[in-house]
Amino acid sequence: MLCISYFCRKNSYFCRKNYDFCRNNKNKSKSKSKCNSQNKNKRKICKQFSTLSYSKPIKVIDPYYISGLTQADGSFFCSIEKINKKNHPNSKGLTFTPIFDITLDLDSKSTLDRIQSYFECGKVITKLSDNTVRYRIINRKDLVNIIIPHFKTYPVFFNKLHAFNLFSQILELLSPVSGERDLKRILTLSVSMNLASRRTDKDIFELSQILGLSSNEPIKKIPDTIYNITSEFKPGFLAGLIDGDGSFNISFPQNLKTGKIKPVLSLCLGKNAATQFFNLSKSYLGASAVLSQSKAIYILKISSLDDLIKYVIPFIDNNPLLTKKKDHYKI
Ligand SMILES: [Ca+2]
Repeated sequence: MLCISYFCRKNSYFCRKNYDFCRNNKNKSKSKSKCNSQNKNKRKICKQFSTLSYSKPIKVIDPYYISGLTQADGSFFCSIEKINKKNHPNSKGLTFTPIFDITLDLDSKSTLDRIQSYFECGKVITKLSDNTVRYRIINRKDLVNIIIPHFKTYPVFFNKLHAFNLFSQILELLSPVSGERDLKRILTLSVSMNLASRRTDKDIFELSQILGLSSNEPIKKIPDTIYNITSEFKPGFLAGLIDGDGSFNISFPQNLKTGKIKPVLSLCLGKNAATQFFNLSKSYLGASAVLSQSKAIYILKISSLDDLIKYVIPFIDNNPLLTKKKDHYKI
């Protein structure tokens, strides 16, 4: 049994590699057809073997999970750097670099490694100074060809969707075919992506001055007007969200003799998203969930043991967590 499943894994790995090889050779039409037919056969073999040996196929990361994790811990932003016009006579004084990033605690590095191998691009960077690890994609081709299509198919919501929409527009404006770059528009989009950013109006004015824009027409931020969910809220997305912003705790009563020790699942939700995410999550995690608010933070909590057993545990079993939180869950 072990032997077959090992072979199958090997074989499917081979298949995938072979498939990539075909992809890379897309333009060479001769090899393409040959490769495709070869590949089809190999995939057939893989399938036959995997049904024989594995009850579940080789676990690939759920793309909705990546979007859920991005909703919690990812960001789309555009870094703006000032450059010296003397050294770069052709430049307008600013460079714009769109970046996609997911930052997690250092102990969840393997999650980002898996996402990197899923997308087959980007870098995982460890930052020991603040105990974090980040997955970053800066290469514009990868952003355009891999990241944009991913989030169009498996969308994020609310403020993250707002940032994503502006992010895609910036990439379009930066593409070489769009001729003379509309830098005012790119700057406007860049400063509107993350409205909670620390950049002040004064900073934005200074940037527009560098581009030589008229001070009579100041940059106006594009407001975030996404108040509703317009695409499906999938369980994989919720699992990613829990992995990013959720936690499993044991709450101890004040009086240990009379009170009960309770396991609790909590999930932090953004202000705009709170009510709708809360209602949708209840359909997966049980009706006993409550939403509490303290200042700008909204927290979904489930402490009913019945619901934890009936809904939460089966849910997490079917939609596994990948970060260090899976260990907290197991406890
Ligand atoms: Ca988080």
